[in-house]
Amino acid sequence: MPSSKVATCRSCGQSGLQPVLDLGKTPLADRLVSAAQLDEPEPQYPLEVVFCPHCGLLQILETVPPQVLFCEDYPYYSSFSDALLRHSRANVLDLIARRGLGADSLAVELASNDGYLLRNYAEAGIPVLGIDPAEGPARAAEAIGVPTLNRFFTADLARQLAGEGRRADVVHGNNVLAHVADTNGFVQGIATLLKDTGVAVIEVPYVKDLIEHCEFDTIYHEHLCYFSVTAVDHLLRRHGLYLNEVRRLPIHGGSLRLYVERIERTGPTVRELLALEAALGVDRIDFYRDFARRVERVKSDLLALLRRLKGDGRSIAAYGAAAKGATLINYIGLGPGLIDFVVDRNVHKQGKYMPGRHIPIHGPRMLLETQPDYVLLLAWNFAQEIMDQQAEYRRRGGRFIIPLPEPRVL
Ligand code: JHZ
Repeated sequence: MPSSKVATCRSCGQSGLQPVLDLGKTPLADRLVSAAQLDEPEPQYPLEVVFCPHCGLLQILETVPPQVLFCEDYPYYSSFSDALLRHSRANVLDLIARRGLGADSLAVELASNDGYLLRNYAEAGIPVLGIDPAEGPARAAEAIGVPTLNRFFTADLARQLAGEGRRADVVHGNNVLAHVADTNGFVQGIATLLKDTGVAVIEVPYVKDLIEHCEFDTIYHEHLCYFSVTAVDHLLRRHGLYLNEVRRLPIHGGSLRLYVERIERTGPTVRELLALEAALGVDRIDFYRDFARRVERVKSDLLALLRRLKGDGRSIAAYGAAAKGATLINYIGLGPGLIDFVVDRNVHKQGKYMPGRHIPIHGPRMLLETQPDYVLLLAWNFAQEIMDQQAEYRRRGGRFIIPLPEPRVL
């Protein structure tokens, strides 16, 4: 299925997109390679980042069809991070209390994955509906008692659910708004699905953190948009939705949690972040100008560090067969000659190979079995959780390398 390129902004539809960064052609970040596929040609797609000067949205040009990205063999299961599970549970408990949700309410999650979030509502006796196109995670959700529609969420599906009287008190959308090719249709769907008094609680990686911490590896074909408060505010208003409250969260290298309603009552948290973005110029191209140079710097520094260690006879492995890890190893050019293997506790990833560079993926026990001298932390966003868990590897002298915002050995 061929990819396509946008010529106008994914949100406001205007032309004049300005170039920010070109990561070259990369394979799909979550398309792990099986042993049988190792000799087959691997599809690669351009990864160019551009900025819309009209609505302030950073975005990529290429659209890979969602059926290619998310359906068959999608290996991402949310439940493999304890920190993410705690984060999601706290979010749900807070909403149940604040909004007085109960047995008459309905909580819907778009991209509900393996039910990692909705299970908390179900346990509290609150009706839930998950919607997710990826078969494996949707089946896992059903198995733990989270009813899940195994399909894409669209404006049509929202109309159908609303027509059946299934409008929601809470609509969750965590790390999905940026993934959807029909950005406006998706937001229109949320507006349709929400009860008049309902709230949409949406989490997106924050573009300000991405740029400031040089998190270029979070750029891959699944992530079409990189939101600021300014840009998302424009998008929501177009569909009669209002951003009334926003929280900054440390998860995934820095995210925004957006509280969105059909009634406008802009709170101080929104006003403050809009003012901060205006002061920093997050809504102007200048903010993005030296990003490409900083990304190249990480590339040359990390490559130099790893080559030096290898030249000194050290062995190097990596932790986290994360999508972001695929961008990093492919852009920087890290293959099996430098990195012996990658470990990941997601059993659906073990036994496969990293996209493009074909580094084998094993379970984390491989670290203690072979005790490599260094471990490059590809899942740096879970650094604390992973380093705590790998206390024994570290006690035996093993060391972690954090790649961003500049390479560091811990
Ligand atoms: P992780 C995913 O990106 C996919 P990825 C997606 N595109 C998205 O938008 C972002 O999340 C937000 C493993 N791990 O979650 C699990 C351990 O092995 O940072 C994962 O494979 N042991 C939808 O893939 C990987 O690391 C552990 O202790 O970049 C982390 O990937 C922990 C904590 C994780 O996201």
